[in-house]
Amino acid sequence: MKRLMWDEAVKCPDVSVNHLLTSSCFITITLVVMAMVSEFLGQLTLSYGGEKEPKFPTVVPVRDFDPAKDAARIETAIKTKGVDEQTIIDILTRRSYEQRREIAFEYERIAKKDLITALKGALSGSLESLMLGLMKSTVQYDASELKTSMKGLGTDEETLIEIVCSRSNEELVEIKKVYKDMFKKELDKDVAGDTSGDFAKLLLALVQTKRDEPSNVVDYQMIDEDARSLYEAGVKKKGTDVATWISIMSQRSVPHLQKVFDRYKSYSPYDMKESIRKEVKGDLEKSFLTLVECFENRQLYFANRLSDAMKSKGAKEKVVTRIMVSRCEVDLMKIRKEFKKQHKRSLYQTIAEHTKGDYQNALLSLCAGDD
Ligand SMILES: [Ca+2]
Repeated sequence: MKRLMWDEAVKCPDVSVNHLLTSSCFITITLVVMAMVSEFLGQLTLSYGGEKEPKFPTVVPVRDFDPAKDAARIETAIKTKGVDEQTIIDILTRRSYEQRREIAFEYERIAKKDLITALKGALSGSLESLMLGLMKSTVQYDASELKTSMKGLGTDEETLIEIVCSRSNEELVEIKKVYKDMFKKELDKDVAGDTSGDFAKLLLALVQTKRDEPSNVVDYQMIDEDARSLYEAGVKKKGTDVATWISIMSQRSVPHLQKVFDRYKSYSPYDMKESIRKEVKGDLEKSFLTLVECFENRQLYFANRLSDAMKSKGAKEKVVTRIMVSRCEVDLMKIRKEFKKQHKRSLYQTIAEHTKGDYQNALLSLCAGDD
């Protein structure tokens, strides 16, 4: 097909010897050149490597977007006696973050007050935290969840582990930047101040974001050496050389580590996750397990965490909200697929079964479909 077009384009000038190229001939040549250029650029992108992870969102920009109309509808919903939560949910869970920002801007112009303050006054409980979460970008939301997990006296280790151990290197780099912008403090200093021992060392190593970029070349020798080092530092010896585990798991690329854990089985009688359970305990154990699960299949990790949180007594709404809000514009569509595959019920059905009221409606809307 392309060959034919090229032949035609080359033949064209013969037809119009003393004339300018006819417009159709000119267009043909232009198209051929454009096709060649785009093919060339395509190859460039392919061989460049290190490109951003593709996204699989459930929440995408709405077409025919009218921020002023949305803002006016929200203002009416807030002023309605008893608050019309459904309208607020329908609008804010079906717009992208950029669009929600435009709505907030228009809202302030129309209502002469800040949308976030207005939402705080109108909503409460889990629905309020979900909606306020949506008013932040994914990165701002992750940064503020981290901040909240370390605020005050105690530390919410569960949240800290979930975010630091599940985010990609690229995501962590962004989170660190935004964290500093928002709170005027370095994330690693806050983490160091709030944790201790090997647990602190592992989190700090991850926050330092020293992980290698995936490489096109598979280094079999290094895969073998890393697998043996992990075994010799743990299952093979009395006690555990945690520093070795930390350095390998915080610095190697994810595709490399996947091959390392596979190779690991030829040295150790237990796979990597069983070895972690045998060697370390508490928050350190949970952190290493989260890391390995995310290296293997990050979306499956989130799917399992959503399932556990919803099935636990008194549904852990904080965990459910955090995952739904932080992943809806990243990879929730893939999480839905993994959820259905693993649990034989869809995420949508599970939300419908384990949550209720306006909060449930908001979650179902973020989920954006049954599987
Ligand atoms: Ca050991």
